[in-house]
Amino acid sequence: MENDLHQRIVQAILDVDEEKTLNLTKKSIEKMPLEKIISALSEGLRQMGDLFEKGERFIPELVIAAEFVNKAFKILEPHLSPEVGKAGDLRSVKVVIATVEGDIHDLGKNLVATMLSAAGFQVIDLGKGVSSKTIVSKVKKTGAHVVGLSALLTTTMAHQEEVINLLIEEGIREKVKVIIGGAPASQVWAERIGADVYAENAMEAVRKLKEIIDWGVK
Ligand code: B12
Repeated sequence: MENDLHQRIVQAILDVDEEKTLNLTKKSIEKMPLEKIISALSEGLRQMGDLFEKGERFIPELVIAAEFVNKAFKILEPHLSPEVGKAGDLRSVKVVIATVEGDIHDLGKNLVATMLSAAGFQVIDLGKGVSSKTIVSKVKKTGAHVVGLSALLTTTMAHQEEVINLLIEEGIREKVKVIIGGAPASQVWAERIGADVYAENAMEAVRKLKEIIDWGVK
């Protein structure tokens, strides 16, 4: 059943069929864990990206699909809190999050922001295409405990490193944990640029950031 629904969601996205995708999303809420629905929606977009690379899908189709997948995520939003296990005492942990400069991909970042909020973190979302300077100045101004950096392009992931370097220059690197993500990022990349945490998806970001309490950030 789950596999079937997963496949149908992926296919509906590949067919750029908004109505079907949204209906299947609603139908799936009762039938499978939210994490799996999110992963099916993400997989559909990922496969769209592969087809785009092969010249079998085009930017307008990608834009349309991204927009309705975002709507599907919004359908799931009200159901997220129980799943991520809301913890009341996380409100005092501030997370500044942004998609880095030159990068307009924000679906993944939005999802991470939504899940962190649902889990109880105080999230300050700076949006997409945000310069490293702006990110660091916001971290300073808000006294954020965590900064989350999203990059979807191999050409923009260097800005994740740039932010870390700027935090060092500003003398606040020790005060803030850096979590990175996005399709081209990896554990190896995180270690290379000196990020504290890499998370492959939004659920993992929540799980790993909950450890923040153990780090004594509060
Ligand atoms: C949708 C999409 C678009 C949409 C974006 C809409 C939007 N509002 O976001 C549009 C059509 C606008 C777009 C534009 C472009 N795109 Co595009 N796009 C995609 C696509 C198909 C899906 C991305 C997505 O939304 N996935 C769904 C979300 C939920 O998943 P996610 O982003 O990976 O996020 C999850 C994790 O990565 C992680 N995560 C993400 N961020 C963060 C942050 C933190 C802190 C943490 C912890 C975790 C985390 O958690 C998320 C949730 O689980 C990808 C394909 C792919 N393989 O990723 C290509 C892709 C990223 N795009 C690509 C390209 C080339 C472009 C363009 C340059 C195309 C062009 N010629 O104009 C432009 C770039 C414009 C720019 N300057 O940014 C390439 C990048 C190739 C590369 N090596 O760099 C890809 C890989 C497609 C491909 N295979 O060629 N794109």
